[in-house]
Parts: sequence; C-alpha cells; structure tokens
Amino acid sequence: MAQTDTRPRHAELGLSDDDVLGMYRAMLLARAVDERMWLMQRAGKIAFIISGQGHEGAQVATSWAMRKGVDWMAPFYRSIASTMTFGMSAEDIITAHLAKSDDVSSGGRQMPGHYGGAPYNIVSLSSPVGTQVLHAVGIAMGAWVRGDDVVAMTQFGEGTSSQGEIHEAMNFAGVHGLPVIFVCENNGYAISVPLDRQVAGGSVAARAAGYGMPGVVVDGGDVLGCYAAAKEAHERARRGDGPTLIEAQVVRLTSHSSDDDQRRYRDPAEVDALKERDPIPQFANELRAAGVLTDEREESLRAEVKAEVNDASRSAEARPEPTADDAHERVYAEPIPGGGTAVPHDPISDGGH
Ligand SMILES: Cc1ncc(C[n+]2csc(CCOP(=O)(O)OP(=O)(O)O)c2C)c(N)n1
Ligand SMILES: [Mg+2]
Repeated sequence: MAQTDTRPRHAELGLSDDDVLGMYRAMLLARAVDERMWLMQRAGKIAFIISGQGHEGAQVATSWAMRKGVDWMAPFYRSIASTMTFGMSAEDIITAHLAKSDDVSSGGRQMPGHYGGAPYNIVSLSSPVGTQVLHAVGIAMGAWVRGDDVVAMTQFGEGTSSQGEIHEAMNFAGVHGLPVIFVCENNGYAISVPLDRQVAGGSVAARAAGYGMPGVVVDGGDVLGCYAAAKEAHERARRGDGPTLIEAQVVRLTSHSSDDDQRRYRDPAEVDALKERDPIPQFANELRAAGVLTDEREESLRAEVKAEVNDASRSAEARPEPTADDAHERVYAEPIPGGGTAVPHDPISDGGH
C-alpha cells in the first residue's frame, strides 16, 4: 500500500515552520505599511497611494520562490509585498512615497507606487501599464546571452494583459524559451472596468497556450498554492525549459487608488464579500491548523510589525526633502552648471520630436 504523506503541506513543499511564519510576517508587514500609507495620504503627507491590499498572499508566495540578489523583478504599482519580499524595507517603501531625496527607487522623482531598487535587482517601472513585462523579458534575454543563471519575474494586472506589450513579451519569451515568470494578478477590475470588458474569453492563463508556455491558475488566497506554482515555474526556467504564466486570482480590497471610490462602480454586497477572500486570515487559519501559528505567536508578530512600521515611518519622515539643486541628478551624466538644460532644444530645427 502506498504510504500517505502526513507532513503538513508546507513541509511537503520544502518549507520549514520558520519559512511559513516568515511568509506570514511578510504579508502582515506589507499590509501594515500599506495601511499606514493610506493614513499618510489622508493626512496630506503622501500625494497618492495605489494599494496592494488583497494581493499580498500571491505576491509574497511567488516572490518567495525567487533568489534574492540573483534573480530580477520587474514589478507593477501594486507590488508592495513582492518588492518587500525581494528586499525593500518598510522604510524604503514609505520613503519613496514621501518623495524624499534619498529614496532608493528614484530619489523622489517617480510617482508613488513606482517601485525600484538597484541594490535589490528590482527595475523601476514606467507608468504606462505593461511596459515592465517587456523589461523582464529583456533581462531574461540578457542573462541567456551572457549565460547567467538568472530568472526574471514580472507582475501585471488582468486589464493590462490585453495590452500589446504583453503579447510581444510573451511571444518573444515563448519563441526563445527565456527564463521568465509572468505573474498576472487578476483582481477582476481594471480601475472600474470589470474582467468581461477587458479579457475576451475570461481567462488570462488560457492565453499561455498560444505562446507555447504553461498557463497556471492559482487562488491568490491559497498562499502555499501560489508558492508551489512559482517554485515549479522557477525550476522550469532554470532548467532551460522556458517561461510560465501564472494567473493568481486575487481580490482588490481597496479602491483602485486613493483617487477613486469603488462604491461608485461595484455593488456594496460584492465589496463586503471581498473580505472573505482576504489572504491574511486564510493563511493564518492554515498555519493554525498545521500547528505552526499560535495566539502568542500571532500577538508577537503583530507587535513586531507595528513597531517596525512606526520606526520606518518616523525615520522616513525625518529624511531630507529634495532641493532645487537635486533636480538634475540622475538625469544628466554631468551636473549642469547654473541649472540650465543640457542641450538647447529647438523643436523646429530638430524636426519637431
Ligand atoms: C497604457 C496605459 N493605459 C491606461 C493607463 C491608466 N491605468 C492605470 S492602472 C489601470 C488599470 C489596470 O488594471 P489591471 O491591469 O487589471 O491592474 P490592477 O490595477 O487591477 O491591479 C489603468 C487603465 C495606464 N497607466 N497606462
Ligand atoms: Mg485588475
């Protein structure tokens, strides 16, 4: 008779109790940073916030399968939990949102939510949705040309999956068998536009077949399921077997951003029901059932996270503001004496570009 594996699910996946508690802590921390930034936005300290609440399970789990300092990430604007799992600290995230001069993402130049960090192998994103997906494919292509053992991961929404860049990126990655993991975080809405107005056929994962790669659907509330899919995709990429598309079905617990109100375009009952699919209590329940998470542990993790966010926001707020002299840094190779533009530009004689 075949022996039944009685180990908890995480152990079967090669994760220790400390690993899964670390994943849970990372989710709590990302949520707490996110919530703190909403308060800072409402207090007028942050211009804009675009939240990752509801996406934390898929983000922590898929990023957990990547190697810090080796692999690369091309995130999107909801990637708070992913970028933190990849190495960004709570203070890095808050500093970027406050647009302080020493912000690791851009020195305070990018919009809030435009995560990046050279020390962490995270490339900064552009505001047009989907451009980062091409960047990830380029990184993977570069690694392949150099013979480096590098996997690139990128994240994007289901609305974005209808952009032309996604087709180009996935087709190119499929043709060349590149080591890329495409993670589509499907939260059912592109701002106020529901899935059926964005995705013909209703499935993002099904499109993978057209690009010659596996398309895997995972429940974003099932953290270990997301990890298993990412781990397999990572192994596949490293074996030279090419890219994978993971469609993580997540919930957007907040409005699209601090600039809209989802009660205007979603049924209140639908908004209320979202809480049932919040990945944080779902993972907590699983860890409790596995005997890993206790009341005491939960309490101490939450206290640690609260202290970390308090320290991070205090230190981030104390960082220096950019000055007028900083304006040309990271824009031109040489500082511009007197602060003029580098090359006087005459739109007519230059051909009007
Ligand atoms: C090319 C382009 N078109 C439109 C926008 C405006 N915009 C910003 S986010 C967004 C919704 C994207 O939805 P989805 O891809 O599902 O991601 P989600 O925000 O739901 O996570 C849109 C339309 C943009 N930034 N870039
Ligand atoms: Mg969406």
